[in-house]
Amino acid sequence: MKVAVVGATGLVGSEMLTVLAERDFPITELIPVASERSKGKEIEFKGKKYKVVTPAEAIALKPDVALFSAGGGTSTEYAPLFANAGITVIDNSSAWRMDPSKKLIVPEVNGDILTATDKIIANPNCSTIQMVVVLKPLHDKYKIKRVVVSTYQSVTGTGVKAVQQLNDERAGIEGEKAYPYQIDMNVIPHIDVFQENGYTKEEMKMIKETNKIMQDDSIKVTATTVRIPVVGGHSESVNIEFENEFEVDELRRVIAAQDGVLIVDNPANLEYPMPRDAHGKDEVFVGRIRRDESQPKTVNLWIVADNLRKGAATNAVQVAELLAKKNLIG
Ligand code: A2P
Ligand code: 11C
Repeated sequence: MKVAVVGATGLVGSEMLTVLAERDFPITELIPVASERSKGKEIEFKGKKYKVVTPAEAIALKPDVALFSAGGGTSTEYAPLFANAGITVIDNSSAWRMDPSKKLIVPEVNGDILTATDKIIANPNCSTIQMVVVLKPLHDKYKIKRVVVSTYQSVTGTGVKAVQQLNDERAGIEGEKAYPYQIDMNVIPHIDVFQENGYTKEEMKMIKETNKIMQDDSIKVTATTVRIPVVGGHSESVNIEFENEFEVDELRRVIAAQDGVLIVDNPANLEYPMPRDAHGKDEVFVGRIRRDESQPKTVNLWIVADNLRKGAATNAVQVAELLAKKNLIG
């Protein structure tokens, strides 16, 4: 299969290359794509060197599938051009996620709805993905009424500039700022832009994307999204109220049975998920599983995942794998 990675020189794009190589995705030819600035630059993939091309050049090379992570503007402009040329696009930006004619896919949750007519497929926001993977089996079993989530998000979610800001601050160097405030030794309760309702765009993504992926608008979600000085992955405190009663041991088994989820929950040995441990891994880690004793039919969970992996690159590659398995590409 001919695979284009649009944004191959970026944080998520390079993680996509790593994941494609690790999972041995059947690639006959890789087409690394970036802006005019990077044209001709060499990218190494599985021991071979490939030259970076522009999006327009990539279309002419007719890949079977293109994984996009080059920002919303690039996706808005180029995804339709790729799709019109018969190339299936899996887009990691927020450009197409809430478009009713486009599917927003997490394979373990709603991969079954993909069909041959889906030419632009949206990859959800990282903090949404790691949460819905866990919500899905719980909703099927106990029916979720309401979710209250607070996030502790890695600076890698912002991109290279933010990682640099954190490193500069730690080294005492005055550099470019990705955030309006110092991030080292700090916590910033603000991710993406503020909306008229007082929530940030990141918070609204978690709400709307969850309803769309779970295909159930009756699930009430409220979110507070927070940036912390960490690089390994995103963490989330998630409080879930169910329609039906549950038993904690059974709920653990329901979570443990979900594909791609690992339970790390042994307080006696001080074992719980942490971004340091999730870094570079494809799984979603769940711990601190305990009944909310303040109200009935409610549980508290702590969910951690590498936002560049399951939150972005891994999920996109898994969508491509699913399309290949269903013979929808290649
Ligand atoms: P380039 O390196 O040439 O700027 P990040 O999210 O880590 O900042 O990376 C963004 C990615 O998107 C980079 O690979 C970047 O390429 C790519 N990109 C940005 N603008 C464009 C564009 N207009 N066309 C193609 N790729 C783009
Ligand atoms: C963050 N979740 O951590 C964001 C990054 O809609 O794909 C991903 C933004 C998006 O800042």
